[in-house]
Amino acid sequence: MTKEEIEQLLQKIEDLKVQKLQDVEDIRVKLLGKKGEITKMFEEFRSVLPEQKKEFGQKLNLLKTKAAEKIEALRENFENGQIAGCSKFDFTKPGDKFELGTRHPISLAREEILNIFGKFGYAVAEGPEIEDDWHVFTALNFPPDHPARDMQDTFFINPDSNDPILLRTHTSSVQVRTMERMPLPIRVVCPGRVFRNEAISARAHCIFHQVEGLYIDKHVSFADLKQAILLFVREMFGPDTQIRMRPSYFPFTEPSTEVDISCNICGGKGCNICKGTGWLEIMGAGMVDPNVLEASHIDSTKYTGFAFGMGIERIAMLKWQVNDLRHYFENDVRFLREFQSVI
Ligand code: 2NM
Repeated sequence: MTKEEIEQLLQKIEDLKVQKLQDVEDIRVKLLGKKGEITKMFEEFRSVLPEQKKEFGQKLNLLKTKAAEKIEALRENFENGQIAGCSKFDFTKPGDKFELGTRHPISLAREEILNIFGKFGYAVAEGPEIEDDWHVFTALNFPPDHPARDMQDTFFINPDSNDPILLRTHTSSVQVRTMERMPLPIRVVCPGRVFRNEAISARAHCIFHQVEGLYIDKHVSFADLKQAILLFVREMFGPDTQIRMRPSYFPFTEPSTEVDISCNICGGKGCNICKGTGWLEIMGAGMVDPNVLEASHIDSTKYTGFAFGMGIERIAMLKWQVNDLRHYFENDVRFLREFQSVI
């Protein structure tokens, strides 16, 4: 052991750099462990000549103190995460998973419906939820005393006014706006929220979602309506789906029909979903009443059209066998997660 060796080691210690915490411990063992370099020097110190003992002793003590300080400093750096690329955090550990949200089933059903009609050449139109009497009732051939205009069915924003403002009860109001503005022919689907003053139950809600469709051109017939609906339901519910039409009444269509599909659970044999009938009601439809065309300045002697309307919640209930409409509004994550795989 020479003085130079001690000084060289001291210099080496001062310049030490490490990559990871384990390196600090390795250095400690290498320098100060039982067989460490410094420990060995202390052993050699016994054979140092007596007249050199003072000088060597001071140098060795300094070396040992500096080494211990350096090791402590390196360790602290790790614990504070101060060395670039190094920290007390283990970046090789798998990260915390963060949960992906899921699309709401009503959004999924809405998108699927619009995509199907998109393939048939229908454009999408949206319009205001707050409407006037004209677009929701009058232009749609509702007589002035029609019960739907009653406060019991419709949410009025200004109940005492002669110029009523209200929450739309169907998206047909958007179709009126389309007829008023767009050139013919018209082929459009209108999705959106609608509002009805109803008691909330497993089958009804005061806010729900609709898609209504409208096709106006020369020579549009009831046969075209039937075919459009048949193609739609087979895309939506499967290629074996059958349809059935029952006569019905709406102010805006004549003739009007209620459309049923064969039960997609029992294949039409009868089960508790279809209440043993083999059929499920899915939408209303009909030929647009000439009065409705004329109200939007469309010549009803030249043009005809069909229209249909469906509740998205109902379509989604039938598609995914959900037995209570309220699930769609409660946003219970256990319900919403069921649709993770549908995305
Ligand atoms: C339905 C059923 C039947 C419909 C009619 C119109 C319009 F604006 F053309 F007159 N839009 N939607 C319609 C027809 C809606 O929903 C059950």
